[in-house]
Amino acid sequence: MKITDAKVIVTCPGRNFVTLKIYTNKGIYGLGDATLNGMEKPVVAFLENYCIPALIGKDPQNTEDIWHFFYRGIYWKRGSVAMTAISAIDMALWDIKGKVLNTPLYNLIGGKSRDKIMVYAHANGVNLDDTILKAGIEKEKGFRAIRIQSGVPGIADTYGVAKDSKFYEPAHKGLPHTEYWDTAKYLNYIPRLFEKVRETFGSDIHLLHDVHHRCTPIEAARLAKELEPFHLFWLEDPVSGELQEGLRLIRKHSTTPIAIGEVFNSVYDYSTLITEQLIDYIRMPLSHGGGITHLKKITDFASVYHINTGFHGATDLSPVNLAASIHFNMAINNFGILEFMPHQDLVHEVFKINYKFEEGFLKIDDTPGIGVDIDEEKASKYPYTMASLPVNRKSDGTMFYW
Ligand code: CS2
Ligand code: MG
Repeated sequence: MKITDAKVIVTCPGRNFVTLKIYTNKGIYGLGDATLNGMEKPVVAFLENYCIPALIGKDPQNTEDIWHFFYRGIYWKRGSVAMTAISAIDMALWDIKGKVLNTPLYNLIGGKSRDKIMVYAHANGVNLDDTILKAGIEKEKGFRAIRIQSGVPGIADTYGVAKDSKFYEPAHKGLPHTEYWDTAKYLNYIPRLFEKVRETFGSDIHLLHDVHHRCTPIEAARLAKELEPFHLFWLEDPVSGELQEGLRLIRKHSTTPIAIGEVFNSVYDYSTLITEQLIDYIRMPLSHGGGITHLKKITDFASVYHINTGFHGATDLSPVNLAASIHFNMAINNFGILEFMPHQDLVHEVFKINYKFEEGFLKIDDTPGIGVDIDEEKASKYPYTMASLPVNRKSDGTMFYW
């Protein structure tokens, strides 16, 4: 079997998505998600100018060798752009493998360990009362786990919390805009917020919170410690994690579980965190972290250290990634939870999906491969629109480290 061609489809049904489509001489094609929010075009360029020409003629069934060809074979290793491209290639090849063997992806990586995947919703409110209201709406929809984010008193723009509170989209049209941050105000407010949320919803619901890398290790340790009474399911990205040793400080002070790594892209970002058991959940998604081939190795490694998955699943990851993530988490033993932010309806005009939400869980059908398809005619109706994630400054104007 041979790869005969591949192309990159860029579409913007409400937001940008990049999809890699790999063709074979057997009339079977595979799809991979190559979307990197705000950096779509660099991934397209890398795929078109380097990866696709190198793929032609290779046997698509050799997923292990092709993965190493692009990861280890390339002298200039890693980086989010290259790893997103490699992830898309790997995902598309596993899609092809499933279609060739006429079986859903989960069967290729261990079969079913469970029938459904527990997911968490987002509740983003402009202030405390609005956040409680939004959390109540998600609870009503049947979610058993809710991520609580809120505008912080005294901070004009809080990352990911829309002022008009319509839907979650941290990227804004055009070049990066600037947001301003004040850690002291944030740290004073968040424990009060969770106290109120627990008081309102009781102890049964799982609560999560994302710090978006905005604390230093000692600040994160304080936050994790002060949130302890409210029994979070996890505290996400309390620090950037680039300094892996920084997580030791948080662990020393608190039993709040920690999730990290939506911006990571290699097992080497995780090695200290895993072997020293400094975290509890792996956030790195299939579409940025090297695809199924790499994440299978990392999650098996993590499993030895009692660390579970909690993959990134914001709306800037496409339905192809979401479906692949459901298959993956159905199969592995150390599944924890999956992030689920439903895409806007327009997205489902372009992508035909094979999963559905039911009472707090996602279920997927047994279509061979990943099971999601793209309608290219519909995709062409929505041209790419430049959008960027914000940069962050302290209130005195200093660029903020995150
Ligand atoms: C967030 C993301 O879902 C999350 O946990 O951190 O929404 C993230 O900010 C975006 O995916 C960035 O593109
Ligand atoms: Mg996050």
